[in-house]
Amino acid sequence: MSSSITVQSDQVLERVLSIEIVRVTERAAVSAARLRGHGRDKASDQAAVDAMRRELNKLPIDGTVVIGEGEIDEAPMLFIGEKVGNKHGARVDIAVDPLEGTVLCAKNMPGAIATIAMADAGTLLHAPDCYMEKIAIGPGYPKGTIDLDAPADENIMNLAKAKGVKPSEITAILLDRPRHTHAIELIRKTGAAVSLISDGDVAGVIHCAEPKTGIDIYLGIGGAPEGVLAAAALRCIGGQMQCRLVIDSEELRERTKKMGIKDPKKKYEIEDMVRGDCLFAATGVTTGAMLNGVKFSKNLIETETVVMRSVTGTVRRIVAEHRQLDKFHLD
Ligand code: VTB
Repeated sequence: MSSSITVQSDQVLERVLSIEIVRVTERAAVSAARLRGHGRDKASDQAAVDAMRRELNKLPIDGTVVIGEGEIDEAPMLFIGEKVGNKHGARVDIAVDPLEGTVLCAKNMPGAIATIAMADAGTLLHAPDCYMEKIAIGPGYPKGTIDLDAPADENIMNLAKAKGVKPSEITAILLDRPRHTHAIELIRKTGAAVSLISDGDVAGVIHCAEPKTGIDIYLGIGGAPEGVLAAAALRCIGGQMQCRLVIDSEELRERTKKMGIKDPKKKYEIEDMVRGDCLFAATGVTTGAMLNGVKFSKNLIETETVVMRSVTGTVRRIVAEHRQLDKFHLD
């Protein structure tokens, strides 16, 4: 062989997939964006699901959806356990949220995205569709700077110390929910700023690792599926995150057990939720702090996608101009 570069075939596939998955989120985002501001959250979600499934099935993978639209009886498509891909390729676990922020899209508010994570089979946490306690910060802090079990104010103080700033120079992001009233009070007492979001905590967590957002820490309870997706992103770009499932009923306890989770009270670190290398991608549906939304103009659709790869820590931002509009099923 004359070439001095030897790349294993599975690595080639993984590198190719890191571009291929962009198409998956692009198509889902465009389909959802057609219904932006129409007040029809279910319809926009369905449009994103259909498009994402269609594109996933074209990929050279033998994939299993482990985080999806719910269980088979409640979700006809992209349900947990559904097989996707053309079967001629690597066995992978897939986590999807075809439209993260359905209400944001329905109301045409900032921050709706189409998102996916992919990893070797058996390496993503199979989390039920329940709530999850979460805490996250960006990269560059000593391990142990945050602790899910410490009160919110203590976490702010420790983070401020690690960052070398006053607590008043810290900004925390939380979902705007009554369940966070106490945590918000504690955070504000330290002097820190609180940034409240109505939905979309995958992006909320990722903001902690994006200095331009000015967000330092994510705290609170959000969806478990969104927690695994956010963990995949942080696995690529660095940061710390701790999570715990909120199992608050016997029915959920049973379901969790069936999904193979032995200890429902386990405090998960990123490496427990995403046990190997992964890919993460998100395309903006409506414009937000992380991504521009889909732009429609005459004979042209523009999308912005961020795609991350944990093997190398590469983050690509892909602004695409789509001209073959028939590919987007313009019916
Ligand atoms: C979050 C957020 C989602 O659900 O996970 C949240 O990221 C949690 O559930 O966009 P509640 O809305 O019940 O608080 C969403 O807001 C919607 O899926």
